[in-house]
Amino acid sequence: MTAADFVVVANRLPVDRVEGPDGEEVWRTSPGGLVAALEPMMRNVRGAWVGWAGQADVEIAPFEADGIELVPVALSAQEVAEYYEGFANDTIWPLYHDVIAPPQYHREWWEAYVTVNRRFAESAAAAVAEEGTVWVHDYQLQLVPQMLRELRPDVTIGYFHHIPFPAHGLYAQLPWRDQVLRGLLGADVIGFQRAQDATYFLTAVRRRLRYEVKGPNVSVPEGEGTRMALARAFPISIDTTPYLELAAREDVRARAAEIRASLGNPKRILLGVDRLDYTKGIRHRIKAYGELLADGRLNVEDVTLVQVASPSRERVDAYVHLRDEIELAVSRINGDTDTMGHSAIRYLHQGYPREEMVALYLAADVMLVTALRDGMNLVAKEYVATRVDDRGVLVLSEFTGAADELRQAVRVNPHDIEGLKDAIMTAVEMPPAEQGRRMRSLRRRVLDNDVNAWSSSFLAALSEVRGR
Ligand code: GDG
Repeated sequence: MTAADFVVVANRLPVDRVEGPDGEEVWRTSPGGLVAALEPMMRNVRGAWVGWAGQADVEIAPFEADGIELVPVALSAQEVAEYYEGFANDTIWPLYHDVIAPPQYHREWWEAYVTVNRRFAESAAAAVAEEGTVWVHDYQLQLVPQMLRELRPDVTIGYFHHIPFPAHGLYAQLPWRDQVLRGLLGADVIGFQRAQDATYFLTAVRRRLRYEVKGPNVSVPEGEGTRMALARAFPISIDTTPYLELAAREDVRARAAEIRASLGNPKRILLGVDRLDYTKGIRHRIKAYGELLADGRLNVEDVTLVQVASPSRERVDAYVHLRDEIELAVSRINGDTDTMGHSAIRYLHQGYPREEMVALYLAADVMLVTALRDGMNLVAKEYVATRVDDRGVLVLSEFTGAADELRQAVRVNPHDIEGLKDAIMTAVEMPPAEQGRRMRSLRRRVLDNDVNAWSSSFLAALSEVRGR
């Protein structure tokens, strides 16, 4: 393995192990936005990606896929349970999403988090060339920047946080709050989704560590002196190209028409697309919609809500309960309101290929994004990107990062069920001219600020900070 000039470190490698044509196991690149954003650059320089391959208890040697060196980090089944499902997804995830679900604090989970973060840092340290750059991603790896800096002070380190950072009053609950702040401050640039997240982080740094903070700059003590770290917002976006291409494809457009027909050609199709997660406000959305049907403001013959809830974190208790709650609510509403020909909610606990997702976006008159807290919410941006005819309405929670940018959406506070009902009615009844005016502005925003703009601005800030 040759040393890489640019190394991405993320919990997961951008590949999945799947069955090949002859029944053998092969690697398939997973089509995430992050890979799409970084791929061109990783081909131009010597690039490597450090991450877990998604299977416990297997040691896999580094290998190359599509011109990128992939460096698997091995995790035992117990580490998956304690570091990933435990500390990352049952401590940090609920705490950072404003304790929508109660965070669990367990010392052995924290210990596993430290151990696994060190393993990722060591792996990155071994992969990166002299004076190279390492870009660490997300809340599973908050200690990696500092651990890596100790191992390799010559390296430029960036960190991007994909989820919210909580207000200090909540953050202060974390028993290891100071260690996590120090871990993050090992980076030269710490990127957040929203200006508010960066502000909360800087407040925590000032109040807990008492480091000097001026605007977005932190003076981090190092040796005898200090080093500057920059913390600010870099709102992530999508790779718009595949969405535009799919939205223009005849077969995808035909599939959208077929979806409408198979739902009985209702006057309005409402759509929700989420990982089945308690942060996404799926219950609130279903409650509001169910009440609109019960109140007679919507008629089941005229509307259908399609809810794709892709399976997620099925071994974490909070997710098991959530699934039960949602499925009970859906079947109650359907049981109370369906007719032989029309269903109120078409609920799909399944994952779909991207072609089908785009066909759904094209079929939907109204997109419902009602997250209670969400770092960005890429689904909102994907919907907008595919609406090539400038029709359709986005209902968007103000608690998403996307709400900072997508100002022409119908904004909602999902906790306010009456307000949410009114917002759904506004969307369902919006005249075409008004839809067009809003959608044109939303589309300009998303097409001008795509994922390439995001990664370029982050990397530009990184080289600037390192150069000063
Ligand atoms: C985290 C933060 C932040 C979903 N179901 C299927 C499917 N998806 C795709 C969507 C979208 C992605 O998954 C979900 O991204 P989101 O941004 O909506 O949400 P999280 O998964 O929670 O992501 C979030 C993001 O990181 C990036 O920084 O925006 O706030 O929580 O792309 O389309 N894709 C396919 N089939 C499915 O069934 N193909």
